[in-house]
Amino acid sequence: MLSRVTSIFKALTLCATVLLSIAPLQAAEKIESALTINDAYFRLMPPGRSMTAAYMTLTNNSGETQVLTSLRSDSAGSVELHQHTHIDGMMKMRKVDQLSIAAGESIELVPGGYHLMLFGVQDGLGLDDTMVIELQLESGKSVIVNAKASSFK
Ligand SMILES: [Cu+2]
Repeated sequence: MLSRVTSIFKALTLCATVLLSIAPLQAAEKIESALTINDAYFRLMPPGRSMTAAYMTLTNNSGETQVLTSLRSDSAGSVELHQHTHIDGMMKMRKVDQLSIAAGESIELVPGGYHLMLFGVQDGLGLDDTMVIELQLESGKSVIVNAKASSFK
């Protein structure tokens, strides 16, 4: 009798273990879709230049604000978020420390607006290449972006 109770208990424990191991996977999928990236591309550089820009659309599908706090890429020495602004009729760009994307909101990174600035970009990138950029969020999570190469002309 006692051994039967024990085996039922063991079976229940096994069930609980399986459930627990499934739960984190579902949570991870939800986090990945918190920020959806569309139309990501970077400008190929003219010969002799190592600085370029990348553009994309960020859409927040989660129920809470997502804050982009830092960026990195194995293809570049450093990556910054920039914004173009008109000051006294002059087009200037400045570094932006963070970008908040409200729940349900989309923000376009486009020429003349917000963009990612890549410094010290590796040589020899061509039209068939993709640059992997990691967007790090305030929540501690990050989103991996595959930006396609686009002609600099
Ligand atoms: Cu810039």
